Amino acid sequence: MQDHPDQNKNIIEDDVIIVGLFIGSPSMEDDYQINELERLINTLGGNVIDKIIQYRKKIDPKYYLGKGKLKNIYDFAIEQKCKYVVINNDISPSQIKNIQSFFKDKVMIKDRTGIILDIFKKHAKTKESKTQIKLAQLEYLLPRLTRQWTHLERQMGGVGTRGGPGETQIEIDRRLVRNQILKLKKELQKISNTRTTQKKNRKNIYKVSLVGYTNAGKSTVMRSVSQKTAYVKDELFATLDTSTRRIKIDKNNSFILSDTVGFIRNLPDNLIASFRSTLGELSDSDLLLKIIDISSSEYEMHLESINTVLNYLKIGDKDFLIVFNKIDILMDKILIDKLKILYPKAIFISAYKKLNIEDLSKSIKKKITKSNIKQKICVNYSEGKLIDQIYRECEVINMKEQDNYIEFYVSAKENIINKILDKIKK
Ligand SMILES: Nc1nc2c(ncn2[C@@H]2O[C@H](COP(=O)(O)OP(=O)(O)OP(=O)(O)O)[C@@H](O)[C@H]2O)c(=O)[nH]1
Ligand SMILES: [Mg+2]
Repeated sequence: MQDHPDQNKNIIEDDVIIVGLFIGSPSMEDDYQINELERLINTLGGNVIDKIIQYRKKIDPKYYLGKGKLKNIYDFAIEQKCKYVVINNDISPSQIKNIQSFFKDKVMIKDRTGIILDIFKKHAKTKESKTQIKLAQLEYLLPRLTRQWTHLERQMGGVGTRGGPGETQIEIDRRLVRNQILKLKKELQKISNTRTTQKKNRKNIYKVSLVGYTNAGKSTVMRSVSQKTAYVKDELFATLDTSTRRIKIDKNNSFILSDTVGFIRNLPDNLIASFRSTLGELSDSDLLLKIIDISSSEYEMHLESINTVLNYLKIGDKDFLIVFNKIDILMDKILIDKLKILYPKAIFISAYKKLNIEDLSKSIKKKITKSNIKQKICVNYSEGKLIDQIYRECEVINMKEQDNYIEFYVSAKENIINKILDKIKK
């Protein structure tokens, strides 16, 4: 008997048939959705041999698709010796189980969330992202457990696999998965505590985070702004782990720039929840750069998806700048003029060709300066260390030498100024 399809093999390096089901009448958006799914499958190393699209008035409660259609798909897959069928939407756990039993063990069915989880698993590099993805996968698996899914015992090394009185195999499996979920949550909490300590150490500096749809060019922006390497690849969800660089704009202004995991429409909720600690970096930011691929016909939907995730994370009201990227490959140059009217504060760049990166730095600097407060500070000549600190951490706008003290007029983050004022009081 075949195990659950989502557990057998996580990377599809095989032929795949895409099945797209849409309710109502066709729209342009459908093609985009199917092409996006194909790119997700390519990222896993899969090769799409056909895309079967079906329009229905409503979904079939048992099989999602019509039974006749399902039979055709199955026959076609067998004829083509194709082992995977991927559906464009997320289907309910019971539908996935019903289709799987219809397909017997010859063809595997996966849905879009299953594919996204597989990509995350493939790209996770650090202990934190690996743990986050394991958690998301188990949460996805829990309602989909079937009776035949018994190799869990082997995976868990036989620990706690003996059922209590009257406990069936499926109940044992569910219990094991739930225990594992709890364990992973605890592990993540520990990692997140370390992150909080690191955050405290960076309290005094202005923090900027890159957010955007996957493949928008966030890591490329990171690379061109910091002029250091960042992992850039023409793959979906190339970056999963937050990376951080300190960037100096000029003598008095520097900031921390963080690259984060990309978003996608209908990003599975349990995935966002698992990545909450990584994404927590965002809530700690002073400014978000929303990176949008202007060359994509779906840039509006990308912007919407970003806002949906930010609202979900309850940080929809954070200060932000919209950055339209990839202007070098934009065919319709008139679009820039149109967008300038819609988004007067937006910046138009090519991270790859390093076009208008200066504008981006200037806009960030403006934000930093605006967030700073201005303050008069008087310091005795004898306070050499404090005078050093003022020059190091503040922008000195004006300085007057008096008989016994120096009068500074400075601009800096409020907490830096408070720290200096506290020292003067002492
Ligand atoms: N032509 C062009 N290509 C770009 C530009 N910026 C990024 N790219 C390309 O777009 C692809 C994705 O870039 P990344 O920087 O990895 O995108 P990302 O937003 O970090 O993607 P994820 O980490 O997967 O979410 C790569 O092939 C880049 O070379 C640009 O300004 N112009
Ligand atoms: Mg990236």
